[in-house]
Amino acid sequence: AYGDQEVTLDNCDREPIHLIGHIQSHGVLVVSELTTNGIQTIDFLSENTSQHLGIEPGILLGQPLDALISEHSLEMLRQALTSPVHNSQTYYDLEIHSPRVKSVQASCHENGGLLFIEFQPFLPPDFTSAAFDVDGKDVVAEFTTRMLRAQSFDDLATVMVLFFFEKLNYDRVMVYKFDDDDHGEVVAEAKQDHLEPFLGLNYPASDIPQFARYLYVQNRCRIITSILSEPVPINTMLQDSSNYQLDLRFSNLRSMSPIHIEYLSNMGIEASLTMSIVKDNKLFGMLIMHHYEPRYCELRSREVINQLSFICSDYVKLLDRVEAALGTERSQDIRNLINVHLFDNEQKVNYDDVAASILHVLDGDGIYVAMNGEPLFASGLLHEKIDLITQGLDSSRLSNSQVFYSSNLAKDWPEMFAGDSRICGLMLINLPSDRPSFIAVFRYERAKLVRWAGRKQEYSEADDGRLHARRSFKEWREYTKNQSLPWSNFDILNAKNLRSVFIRYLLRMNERYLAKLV
Ligand code: BLA
Repeated sequence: AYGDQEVTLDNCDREPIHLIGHIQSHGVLVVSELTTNGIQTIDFLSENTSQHLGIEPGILLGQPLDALISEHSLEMLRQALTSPVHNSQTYYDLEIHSPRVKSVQASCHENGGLLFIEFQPFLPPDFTSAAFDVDGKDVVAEFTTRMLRAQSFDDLATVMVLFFFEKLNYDRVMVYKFDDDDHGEVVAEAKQDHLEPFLGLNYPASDIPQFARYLYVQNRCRIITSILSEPVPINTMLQDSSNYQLDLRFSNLRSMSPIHIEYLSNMGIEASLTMSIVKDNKLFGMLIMHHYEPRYCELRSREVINQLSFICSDYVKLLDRVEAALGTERSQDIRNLINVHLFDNEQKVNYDDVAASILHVLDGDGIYVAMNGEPLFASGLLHEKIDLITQGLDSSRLSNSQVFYSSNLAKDWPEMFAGDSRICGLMLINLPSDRPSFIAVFRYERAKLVRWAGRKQEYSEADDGRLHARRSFKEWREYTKNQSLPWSNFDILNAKNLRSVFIRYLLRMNERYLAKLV
């Protein structure tokens, strides 16, 4: 689809989906260069104008914009474009000059010195139109009221799927959440009863390439009206047009990548609507709606969904802060407790209590603490690992970091994993001292069941040798091997707090030692 370049798993992440050169057939795209003299002409035009407007594209190309769009509407668009509330999904009613239609809903945006105007919808009669049935503002208020009750991301995801399933009537509504390794899991779902559930299923990272994720941060709501509708080419009379690739990244009509269309086809889906959930400028999750028949969602609803994307994304961030605040509080309680153990009964510290508290806090299975090269206390059967840690601290790998952690030693530190391979996770808190001083907390393996939709990394290479989307989404179960529970942000925060307590303790011990010498 993009000249000679073939799509493979390697270059998938860079597939230039914004340069696809085609739009979906339910709309008409009109693009005009922004000129300084105020005269604008139709420089690019989708090929489907005869069908929708009753005018040959050849007649319109190169004509002034006001041959098609009324002067009054153009003036309105010009003003709208400078408004702070305008975005590429704001809808406008435009008056147009055509034998077929006199007015049409449209969206518009500027990108790369070009003005994009997108007329929609022009739909076959059997395309159902889904829309919020109330005024946009009420929908936002209603959603927000429900959202504010959510105390966690899972709650929020549930609020989202129920709300959208109720309002837009797609056959299936899911929240899909990405993991740190970019694979994703369906964490909430509402669907028609007869459909089999996707809830809890995992999909590999390559199902949504990195570049697509990047674009979805900018363009928050997308639809596919029917995967069966033929993509419409875009024509231009501009010179050098063969080298000119129109950037459709903000277009609402852009055709989707053929491999994704094939993917949906293999899933048996005909139409979709997706909304981005963004955190820290990165795609964090998605609301995915599927329909098994053609389905269009009105522009004025998508304008609202675009807004809800920002609201949900902000709320995700807020939930994080709330959780972090609670975590900080808990972590301080624990620090106080360990402080009491270590400093309040200085003559005789009960190290068993200290070990038990730390293991409890960090959810560990074993601990070893060394101060100035000497063991201070330990619990669990982990001593054969200690020499390795001491060597590790001498090496540059660990000496510069305050804490090192891994929940997959087999991968991150194979020597450490060898031997007693029950130990899969390590949190190593490095204390500043001339001789090895550290707190090592170990975790045993914790097998986790991951349910994949189709075997991981199984792509069908058909006879043509080209890469195809997966054909099978049949559930495939995998138990993670050689991994402990992952270390959470709280674990890391707790580890850093423990570190400061133990630095104080180390200083105290050193003071004592010096005092004895004099
Ligand atoms: C896009 N792939 C996507 C999108 C989703 C998925 C949601 C975004 C589509 C949109 O925003 O409208 C994947 N869809 C899923 C998943 C579920 C689902 C996981 O419903 C789970 C229920 N796809 C492949 C392979 C490649 C690939 C092997 O399977 C490439 C090597 C590519 N996926 C691909 C591309 C896009 C995509 C290129 C971008 C489509 C576009 O925006 O043009």
